[in-house]
Amino acid sequence: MSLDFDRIGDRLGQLEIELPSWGFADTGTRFGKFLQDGSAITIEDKLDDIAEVNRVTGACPMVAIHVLWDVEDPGKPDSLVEAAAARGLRIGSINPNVFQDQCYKLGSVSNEDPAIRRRAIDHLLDSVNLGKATGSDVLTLWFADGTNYPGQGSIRRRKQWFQEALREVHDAMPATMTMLIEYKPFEPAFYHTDIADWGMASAMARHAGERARVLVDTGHHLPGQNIEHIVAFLADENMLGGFHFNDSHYADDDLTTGSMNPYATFRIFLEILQAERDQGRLLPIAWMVDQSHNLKPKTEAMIQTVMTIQELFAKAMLVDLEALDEARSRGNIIDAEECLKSAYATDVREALGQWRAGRGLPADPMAAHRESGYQGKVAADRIKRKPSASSSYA
Ligand code: AFD
Ligand code: MN
Ligand code: MN
Repeated sequence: MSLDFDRIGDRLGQLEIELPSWGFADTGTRFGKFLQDGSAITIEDKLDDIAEVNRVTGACPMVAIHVLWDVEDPGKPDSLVEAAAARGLRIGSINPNVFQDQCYKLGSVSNEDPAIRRRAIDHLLDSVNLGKATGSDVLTLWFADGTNYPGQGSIRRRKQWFQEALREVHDAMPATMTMLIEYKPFEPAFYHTDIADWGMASAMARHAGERARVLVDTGHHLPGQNIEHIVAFLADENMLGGFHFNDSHYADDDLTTGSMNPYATFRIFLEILQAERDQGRLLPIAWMVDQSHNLKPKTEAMIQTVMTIQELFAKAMLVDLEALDEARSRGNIIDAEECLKSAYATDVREALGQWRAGRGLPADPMAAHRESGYQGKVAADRIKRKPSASSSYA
């Protein structure tokens, strides 16, 4: 397989991968939180870590922020933009939080209590204003709303409350902002989730307005689901707004992208590339990571993630789309499949390293990060500011 890396490199250079602030702080599962000495504490720490990933990869200038976790008061954004710019970063998507306050126990915008529905909508409107202040053009909406037992809630009434809320928030957005509606089949709700799949998210987007689209979180599917089919369908409907990339083995495991099913991620990228060829444009989608690293060192996990996304995207670009179409026209399944398999089997790591070096970047971002001593330095500072993981043996 000849590596036409000029074409691949140009396209890779346009691939800006937005990193989540929450991927650098201590996280856990419902069974407990494992502290890491070097994990980020403040938003400044998170920006430092993302700047480090961007330094060694050159691919991550955007930061997804989680309102309430990153901004004291969404109504009065502090110097977030300046803090990001000082590190060569921009604020990307705004992620409201209507899932952790006690009042949302029985739902946020779908709560039976109109006062709670209003409180949730007001937070979403504050988040729109925060986005205006930070110059963000993406509002990412994920709702934990759902029920745990049959009979607990009226599914149709909740749907209508969602539609009213999303329309109000959509119409409050500036013309430059897009609303991305994220679906998830279950968790934390275990009987029904109000926005459970791509079809419901598409319907909600249509009700909300012209600038609403669907966000595909790759971990938000029931086992065995064909995600690239959903991606292709949404792209063809002009309803694909973007991704939260991660990987999963069972459910919303938030594992690092490509760690479990790299061939599935490769096939998602291939559907995007075919849609871009057929539509004659780069799809206007947000390429975002949404992972939480309970065991892997967080900054290393994100560098590994970016390198993996670049590798799988480069492999997908190696697929000869003309040969693929020709094999399909002949009904030759094996020839068509081999177009994918031979590209996927190609080792692109050396070519990627040369491409990075040609752009003044480290050929091996992970090695460059480890050689820099960055993690040891920040851990020494952060341990002083929080309970330390290593002291857990004390
Ligand atoms: C959780 C949710 C969803 C959301 C993310 C950030 O499952 O993926 O996008 O938190 O709020 O992972
Ligand atoms: Mn997500
Ligand atoms: Mn998730």
